[in-house]
Amino acid sequence: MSKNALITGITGQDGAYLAKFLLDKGYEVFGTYRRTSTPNFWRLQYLNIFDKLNLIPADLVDAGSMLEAVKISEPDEVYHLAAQSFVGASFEQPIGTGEMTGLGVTRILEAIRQIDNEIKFYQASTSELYGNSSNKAVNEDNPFKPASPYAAAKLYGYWTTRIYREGYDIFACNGILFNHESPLRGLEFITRKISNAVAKIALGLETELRLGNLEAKRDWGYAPDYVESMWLMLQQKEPDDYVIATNESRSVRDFVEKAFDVVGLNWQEHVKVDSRFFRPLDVNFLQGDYSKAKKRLGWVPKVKSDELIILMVNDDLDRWNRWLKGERFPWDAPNYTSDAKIITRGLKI
Ligand code: NAP
Ligand code: G4F
Repeated sequence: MSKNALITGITGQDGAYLAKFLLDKGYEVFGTYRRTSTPNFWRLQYLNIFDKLNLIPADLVDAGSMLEAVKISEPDEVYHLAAQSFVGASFEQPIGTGEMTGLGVTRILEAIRQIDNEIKFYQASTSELYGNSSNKAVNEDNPFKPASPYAAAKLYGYWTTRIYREGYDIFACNGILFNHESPLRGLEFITRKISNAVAKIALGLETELRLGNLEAKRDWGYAPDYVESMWLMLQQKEPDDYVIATNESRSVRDFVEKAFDVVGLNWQEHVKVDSRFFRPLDVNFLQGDYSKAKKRLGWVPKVKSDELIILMVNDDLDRWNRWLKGERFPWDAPNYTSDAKIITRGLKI
């Protein structure tokens, strides 16, 4: 008997990779997406899995729709990835971020508690929880010190997950994931903003790249490696919380330099620092010690940041080269007419 998995936020970077990973493992995969004026299924199309999924419309702020998603999918495992995930935007929309990224966790956990507390639950926690608490690698025992409305909302989600684990005996895990990137990363995040701009500058489609804080350091891994850890957490005997990282950190400045190196250009001739991209508060340094995940889950990162930078720049170069030849990207004009199974209130339409 194959297992059912429900992924909230299946249209995002991690949701798409996780869906592919679970399909390859033989799962029946259900995913929630929210209503938007323009459909946003390009990542699922890019990975060629759009027509293999069961899609359920649900919004994090609508408790009834989250409850319905759990009812419809009858999941063995829920991967809660949906969130307002952009730290910068959380300063502009702090209340919405609290509603979605924070309270959204309670809505899905309440649905599980009410429907079937045997359902296993994964919460997408984050290295942003640590804020500026340390300038060394941190593990599961280090204290949290959130430095953005996003991180504060995730802190609420982290503790809600633990409360439902301890209070209601739900198999609920926090994956404390450090930054992870890929060619499917949203364009506003720094790594993809850089790889996309480098490709366009190399092909003469753009001349400059405007960035904010170049001194911030991050522990950057590869998203497909990281989604495997989510699954591994839910296959253990006992629920627990795990740091997932590469234990290497590099600055934004260094990332930019290496990315321009891939196309043989000097970054200083193209990058301009622009105050618009600075945040009221930023996290200066993040590096994760993933020893516990290595020991208990047998998980290690396969792709480190040097390889990640090359892979991302080359992927964007390929996209823009195809664009120059007249091809149009699915993410410019998503194809909504394929065979995706959209389920609403139990009815397939
Ligand atoms: P992402 O690409 O931004 O995807 C977020 C997903 O949440 C999208 O499917 C988005 O839908 C959905 N969503 C947003 N608001 C919603 C709402 N009101 N109702 C329903 N769905 C909503 O993020 P990601 O990089 O895949 O990250 C997945 C999760 O891991 C997030 O919770 C993030 O905070 C967390 N995380 C990410 C990282 C990282 O480095 N990537 C590290 C640690 C933790 P749309 O497609 O319609 O926008
Ligand atoms: O790519 P970022 O926007 O990622 P950030 O803030 O680290 O958050 C990401 O990783 C978290 C895990 O640690 C996730 F929880 C979260 O959901 C998200 O996926 O920014 C990285 C750094 C920051 O210090 C930022 O200030 O890059 C700096 N930066 C400098 N210039 C910029 C820019 N960031 C963006 N997005 N755009 C800039 O122009």
